[in-house]
Amino acid sequence: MRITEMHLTPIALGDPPLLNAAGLHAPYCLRTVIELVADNGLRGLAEVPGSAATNAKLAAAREVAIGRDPLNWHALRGALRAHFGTEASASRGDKPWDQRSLVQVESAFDVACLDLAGRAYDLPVATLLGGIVRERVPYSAYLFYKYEGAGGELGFGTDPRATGWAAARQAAALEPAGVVAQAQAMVKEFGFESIKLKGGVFEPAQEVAAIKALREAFGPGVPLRLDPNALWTVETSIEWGRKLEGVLEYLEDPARTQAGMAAVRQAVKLPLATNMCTTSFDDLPGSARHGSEDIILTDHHYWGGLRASMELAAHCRVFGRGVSMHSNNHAGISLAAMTHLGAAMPNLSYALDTHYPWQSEEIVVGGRMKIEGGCVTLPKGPGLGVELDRAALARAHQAFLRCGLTERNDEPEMQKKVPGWKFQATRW
Ligand code: GKR
Ligand code: MG
Repeated sequence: MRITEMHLTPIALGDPPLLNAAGLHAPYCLRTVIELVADNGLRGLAEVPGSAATNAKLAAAREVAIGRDPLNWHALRGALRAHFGTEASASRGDKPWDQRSLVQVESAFDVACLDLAGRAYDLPVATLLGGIVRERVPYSAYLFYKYEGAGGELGFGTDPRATGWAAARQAAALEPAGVVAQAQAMVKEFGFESIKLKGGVFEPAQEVAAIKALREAFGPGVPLRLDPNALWTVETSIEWGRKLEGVLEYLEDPARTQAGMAAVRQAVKLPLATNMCTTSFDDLPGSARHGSEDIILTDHHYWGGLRASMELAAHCRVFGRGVSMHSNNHAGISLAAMTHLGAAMPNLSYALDTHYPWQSEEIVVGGRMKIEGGCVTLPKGPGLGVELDRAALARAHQAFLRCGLTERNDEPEMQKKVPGWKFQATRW
């Protein structure tokens, strides 16, 4: 098999005004859809976060990929690295999400080549990753503080006819009671059995109060997580982390750096998770040396693909780390890829993150994928098990062209609501 064509389609999907440590989500989240076409007519799909920088590198990778065998991943990845060089782990930056591009390029090719291989041999991607250990992959509810509004064409407006989760999705949630109402609607709709709150938005007392309100509402049987995206100092993390002992399943990235996380971990009896201090293979020796976290959150978009995430899972097994999954806004191709990874990872120890409930559009055939009982069932069919809905893809591409966004930047969005607001790497 040889790769003969590569197509890139940038898309925009409506996204509500969700608050996080870096500011406010824009009314659209950006993604890029990658299609590889092989000489036997098969097509392989992947999806990555949308940004002009990543799209430029993906376009430049076309000349490296055309003519190569999608079944020889080592050769293709080697050629990509020879062409682009490598990216220092420090290029991740200090925002909640990863700023690197090359890992996303590798991820796009890894996923699309696995999809091609699965279609060629009539096997699910999870089988190619080592075998299916679970058909139903558990996800966690992912709560956000938010302003009123639904995003997309509705901007910050709302649809007065909405009911159930659709109504809760557009409602404001700023106080603990609003967070609990959001959680109740999300859990009712999707059946999630664990809950994460995106923190780093308000001062620790307010976010800890929201967690306590969630505990009160859902009881000790529902695991809770809080993620301040490293906006707390080590001292603040210790002070507030102690108040959350016995309450949280894990505290995610309270503080910055592996040394900072290790200091918190020594002082607080609470598992710590990260998608900020240990985010690449280069960081793993430091993770072992410092003992910076209990759980590493992989994300195939940022660790270089599904196969790389399986390598990370093996490291986690050897070094006694739990493993779970980080997310950003995404559509169905990524949800399918995440679910294949979750289905194939023997030591998956926690429900995975997903932003999926925050979107209402879809670009795959069949529309929105189902989350039932908090789980996504492994899609049927070879490869990733999803096909592109060409009309929906074209609509999402038109939305991309109309919205004028070329990268995610939450700071100017926040400034529209709070003039002069500035991102601070450490705030409390
Ligand atoms: O979507 O606003 C967001 C989150 O803050 C996201 O960008 C983070 O990368 O979900 C992420 C996290 O767990 O840090
Ligand atoms: Mg996080």
